[in-house]
Amino acid sequence: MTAKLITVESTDSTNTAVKQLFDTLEDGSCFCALEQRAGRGRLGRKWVTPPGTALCFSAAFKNVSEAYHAGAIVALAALDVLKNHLPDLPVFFKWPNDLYVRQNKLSGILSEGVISHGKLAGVISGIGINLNQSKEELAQLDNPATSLFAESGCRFEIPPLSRELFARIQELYAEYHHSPQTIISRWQQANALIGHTLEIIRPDGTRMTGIFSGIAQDGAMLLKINGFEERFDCGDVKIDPASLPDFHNSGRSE
Ligand code: BT5
Repeated sequence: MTAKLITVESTDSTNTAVKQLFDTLEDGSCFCALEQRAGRGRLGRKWVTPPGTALCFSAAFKNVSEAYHAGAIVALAALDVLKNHLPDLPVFFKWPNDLYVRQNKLSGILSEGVISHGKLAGVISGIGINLNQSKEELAQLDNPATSLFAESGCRFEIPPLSRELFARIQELYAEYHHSPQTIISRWQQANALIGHTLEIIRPDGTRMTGIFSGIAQDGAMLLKINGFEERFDCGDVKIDPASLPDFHNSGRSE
C-alpha cells in the first residue's frame, strides 16, 4: 500500500482529521481541506483562513526518529514548492517552523505527536500556507501576515499545489529514510536567522535576547546569551526588521 492524498471540501482542522484517521492511514499519507473551520496553531492559538484562500494540509508520519523531523520535511517540501512557482520570493524559515517573507508570516506548521500504548506512534505535521488572501483579509489577523497573492499578484488553486506538496513530501521522506542527517542539515541551513541577534518570548511571557547559534540535535533552539549557550524547546521568535538578513540563500533543498 502506498501513501495517499485525501482532499475534502471542509473540515474543522486537518491535523484533527488526520489524528482520527491515523491508524488507518499508510505512512506518509496526507490530508487537505479546501476550507478549514477551526484551524489550530501552537499553544492553543487559532489559525485563521477564509475558505478557499489557503492551503490547509496535514501529513501523517509513522517513521521519524524525532518529532521535529516531521515538521522539517514538510517545511522543506513547502519551500521547494514555493520556489518552483515564485523563484524570486524572499521566503525563509523562522524557528521553530514558520515561513516568513520579510517580517510577515506566510505559513505556519503545527506538529503533534501521536501516542499509542504509551509510545510515540508517529507525528502529524500540519501546514497552513496563505495563498489568495487580500491585504484587507490579512490585516484582520492579530500579527503581521502575508499571502502569495499579496506578494506576487498571482492567484493559486489549492488542489494542484496540494498535489505538488504531497509529491515533494514523498520524495523528501524517502530521502530522509535513506539519510536523515542530510535532510536535517538542509533544514538547519535553511534557517536563515542563524547567526542573528533575536529575541525569544517563552510561553510564560519571559523574553530573552541572544545570538541564534544553531539548532540542537533534538530540535531545540540554541541562543548564546552573555557568552553562554542556552536552549529553548518552545517559544516565539521576534524579528527585528532592522536586522533582516539577505534571504537569497533559501534555494531548493537539494
Ligand atoms: C502556527 O502556530 O503557526 C501553526 C499553524 C498551523 C496551521 C496548520 S493549517 C493545517 C493544520 N491544521 C491545523 O489545525 N493546523 C495546521 P503559531 O506559531 O502558534 O501561530 C499562530 C498565530 O499566527 C496566531 O496566534 C496568529 O497571531 C497568527 N495567525 C493566525 N492565522 C494566521 C494566518 N493565516 N497567517 C499568518 N498568521 C496567522
